[in-house]
This record gives sequence, structure tokens and C-alpha cells, in this order.
Amino acid sequence: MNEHLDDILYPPIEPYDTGTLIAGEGNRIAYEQSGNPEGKPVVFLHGGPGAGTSPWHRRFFDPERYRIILLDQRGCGRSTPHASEPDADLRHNTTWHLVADVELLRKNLGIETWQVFGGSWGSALALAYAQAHPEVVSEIVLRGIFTLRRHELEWFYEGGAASVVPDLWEDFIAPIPILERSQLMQAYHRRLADPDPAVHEPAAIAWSRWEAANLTLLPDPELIEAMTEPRAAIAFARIENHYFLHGGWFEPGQLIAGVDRIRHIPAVIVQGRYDVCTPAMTAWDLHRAWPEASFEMIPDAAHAASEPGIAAALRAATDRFAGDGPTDAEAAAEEPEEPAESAEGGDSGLSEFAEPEAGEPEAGEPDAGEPEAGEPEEREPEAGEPEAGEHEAGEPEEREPEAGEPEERHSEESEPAAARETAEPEPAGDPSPR
Ligand code: STX
Repeated sequence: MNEHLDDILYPPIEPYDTGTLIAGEGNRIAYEQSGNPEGKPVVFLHGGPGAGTSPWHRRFFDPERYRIILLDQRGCGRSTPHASEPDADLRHNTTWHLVADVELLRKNLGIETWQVFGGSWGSALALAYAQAHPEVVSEIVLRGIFTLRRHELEWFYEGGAASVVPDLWEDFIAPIPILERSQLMQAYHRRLADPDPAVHEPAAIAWSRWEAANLTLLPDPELIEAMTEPRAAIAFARIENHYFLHGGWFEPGQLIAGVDRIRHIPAVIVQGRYDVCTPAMTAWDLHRAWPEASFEMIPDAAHAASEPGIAAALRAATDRFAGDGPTDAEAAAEEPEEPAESAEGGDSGLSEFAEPEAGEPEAGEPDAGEPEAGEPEEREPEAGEPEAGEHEAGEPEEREPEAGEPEERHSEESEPAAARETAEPEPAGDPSPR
């Protein structure tokens, strides 16, 4: 797959360590380390949410200079319980649980500071994590910027993108009866949550195909095939749909408003101009709010990290942060234009759905007493629930995050350095159905 990447990225490598992080609520988070154990640590945050990591994700980093850490976020990849299981329970799978998991992994690996690298959903998680824990983030590399604002979600899941790709859109809405099409995320939710594979599987495949078909400027049949494999597609669609119905448990505009917490951290933003999945508007809003970060608009790319222009820009960014090329100050001096004044707080004003900017984010408030073991204590997911009406797509009633919130606190001592496969399985979290 992706032979063209051989000329752009580092050669394939194997991990020198794989492990399982025992996170809260029965979640076992698969992770791996590759590259140089003495190198500069970097954590790769994958997309979706729910897409999991792949071996080629290691190849964005010089294996001689980086200690490369990949993890599969809750419910996907090799992490368990897997969201494709018929009775999957996603209540303990929220942004703030993932932020806590990432932080727990850092501590268990004995890493003081690390680079955070994330594309698409991974860019949202990277921003959320860095804003919650700015002191442990050395650099940030972001691609295909996605912040889960309502207009971003409505663009891709409620009809905006149909103007650009009407043929693909027809396939996306085909499984949903006409009367339910005014709220597609909700309509999909009902099907994806159904324990009957005859109901959830075709919905998951249609959902995942829609996304896969929109990731690249030119069609990538292998990518579509991989993303519509049933087990992967079910986890991906369920997890994405769950996160999007909840607006990622962010206050409106939270991730862009929160840039002040991280603007001192060296960062690179890479965006494909023809990204239909996460249109360039969001990357531009982030760039306006964070002019200190390098910004690169790739003229001949859409969304995927595997696209040549995007892959090359990402590799250049990690090389630079590993010591190649100009320092940040030099690079900044080279950059000719400051973004024009406007759109304060990061809204391009391009969208009729433009939301009011959030004030100080409450959910995910980084200073709010960091839960030691990385548990989302001060970050009860429900605290970040959009106010009624903010998220018109509404919430799946039967999946209240507060029912069964991280009670089974897991403290660090019960997670010895990356409790490996040998550790006793955790008791399952709240077993009640979704
Ligand atoms: N989802 C955007 C996202 O994070 C709305 C994403 N989409 N596809 C991907 O990620 C992969 C390329 C990682 C599958």
C-alpha cells in the first residue's frame, strides 16, 4: 500500500516494544514503541476517532532520532473492549478519557516531555491534550485540522459536502429512510447502536465508505477497502458517530479559543486545500488564532496523511523538530505574511453556522486539578456537554456519559509501568447496554 510513500517517508520498521496500558473502566489500550529508545519521544494520535494506528504511521519519524509511540485509542485497533462487539458500551469513551489515557501512557513510559503528532481527529485530540497538559508537550504537528464545531460536523454529516460530492452523498444517505434524513447523525446512531449485525453492519459500512471515499484527492480503492472491512468499519462508525453526536464534549469553539495555552509551543499546521472531510476553513481559523505556528496549505491534496504533498510536509516538520533545518525563529522570520487582522478567536466567518466563540472552556479546563493517574476526574465528560440546543444533532438519550462515569478510579500504582499483557484483565465497566 502507498508505494509512493517510499520516496517520501522513512523505511518500514518494526516496534522494539509492544504493550497494553490498563486504563480505567476495563479499557486495555494497545501501544507500541519503535525507532530509537534513546531518541526524542513522539506520540502519534490517530484519526477517526476509531480508526486505530497502522504500521506505516511509524514512517513519519526518523527512527534514528525518534522514540516513536503509537497507541490505539479506546475501543479500536488492538485495544479492548473493541467497539465492534455487538453490545459495545461507549459511555467511557470520550475525548477526556482519551486525554487521560495519553497522559497515563506518558507517565508509565517515564517520558517527561514528548512531541504530539496528530491528523484529523488526531489534531483535535492533540489540541485537547496539549491544552490540558501544555507543560509536557515539546512540539505539536497537526494535519487536516478538525475541531468538531457544529458547522464542521454539519458540513460533512448533514449535507454541506453533498454540493461537492453528490454521487458519494447519495450512497451515504441511501441506508436512511427519507423521513429521517433531516438528522443523519441521529439516524445513523440508531442503526449503529443496534446490537443486530444485520442492522449495524450495513450502516457502519456506508458511514465508513463515505469517509474513506472523501479522504483523498484521487480515489484510493485500497483505502476504501480497508476502511469498509466490517470489524474496522463498525468500530470506526460507532466511535465517530458517538463523538460527533456529543460535539466531542467540547464547548463550542473550545479548541481554537484554547490556543492561548499552547501558543508558546513550537508547532506546524499542514492542510490540504481540497480537503472535503475537514475543509481548510478550520485550519485557517486555527492559523489566524495561532500565527506563531508554521502553516502550510498543500495545493494538490485533500485530507489523508498518505497524500504525497501532505506526507512530505509532515516529514519535513518532524525532521525540523529533530534538529534539521532552520530553527523555529528562523523559519518564522522567513514567513512573509502575517495573516490579516480579522476573525478574532478563530472563526473564518465563512459559515452560516458560525457559532459564538466560547469563553473560557470549562470542560477540559487544564488547570482544574490534574487528576494524578490521568483520570478524567475534574473533567467529567458531562461537564463538557454542549448546552441544550448547542448541539442540535442532539444526544443519544440512552448513552448518558454520567451514568457510570469513571468511578472505578484507577490510580497510578495499579498501573505498573505499562501493565503488560500479563496483567489481570480488569473487570468490565458498567455492563449495562447502551
Ligand atoms: N473524521 C476525520 C478523521 O479523523 C471525521 C479521519 N478520517 N479518516 C481518518 O481519520 C483516517 C485516514 C485515519 C482513517
